[in-house]
Amino acid sequence: MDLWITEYQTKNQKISCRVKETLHIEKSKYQEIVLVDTDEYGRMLLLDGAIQTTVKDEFVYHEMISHVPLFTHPNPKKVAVIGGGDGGTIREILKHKSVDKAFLVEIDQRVVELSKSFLPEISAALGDERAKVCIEDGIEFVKNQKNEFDVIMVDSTDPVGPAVGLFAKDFYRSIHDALGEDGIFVAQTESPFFNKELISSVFRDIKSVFPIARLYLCFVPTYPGGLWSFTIGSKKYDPMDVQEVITDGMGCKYYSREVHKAAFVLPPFVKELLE
Ligand code: AG3
Repeated sequence: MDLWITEYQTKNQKISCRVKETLHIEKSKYQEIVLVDTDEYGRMLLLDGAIQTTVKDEFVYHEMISHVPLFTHPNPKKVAVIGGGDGGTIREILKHKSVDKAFLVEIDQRVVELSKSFLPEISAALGDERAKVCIEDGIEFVKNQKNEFDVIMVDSTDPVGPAVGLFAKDFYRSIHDALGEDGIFVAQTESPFFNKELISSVFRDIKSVFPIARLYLCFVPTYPGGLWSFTIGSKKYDPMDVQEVITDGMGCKYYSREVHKAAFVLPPFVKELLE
């Protein structure tokens, strides 16, 4: 049998992976959730047809969304992830000994449940006693917090469907207020090849809300274009000036002190999007 799964990354470009086994397909209250086992990337989670994470390449994204802000903050204790129901970001956060509480705020309970069943390598940390899973709308959650968090990470899907509000200026304002006086916020901000306008407008908005705004890059083979961006809004600490980075014993496969620094070096075509 020749079974393939395809994501339309744009109207004119697709990525396909050979499927070893179809594990689960369902329509939840919010989206279509698909789990397949692929020959090239191992188990893979798709939401509304978009590849979210695979066992083989998830480490890049999860290490980069979490360790960059967490090593920028000198003593992160209370952290929240908005979205990220697969648990990969929480797993990386909990590698930081300073963290005593990590909230996962995911709107779709089924993403959490299915990740627990089918992606144990990614989701296992959700069972840690320092992790608290809240099934609710991230926008509402953040609105109700004031001066509470050291770091907030927005681990969202693409800016369509349930995630649209997570790319809005009002949301960045509520995040600003939910953070402590030296808090840091990071959001996944899509592909510099295919989402140029989004990157520009998100950067502008974050810059208007936070004194420090920075964009950094990493490489994720299964995401559109491969090159992927994150944007940081910070009240006090500049992630480009990071000093202490000690990753001993954390088992990082992509993140390191050198990669942290290098990730902020932007090619001119990306820099241009921020002007
Ligand atoms: N969230 C970002 C996925 C975006 C990928 N887009 C796409 N394939 N079109 C990843 C969630 C991992 N915790």
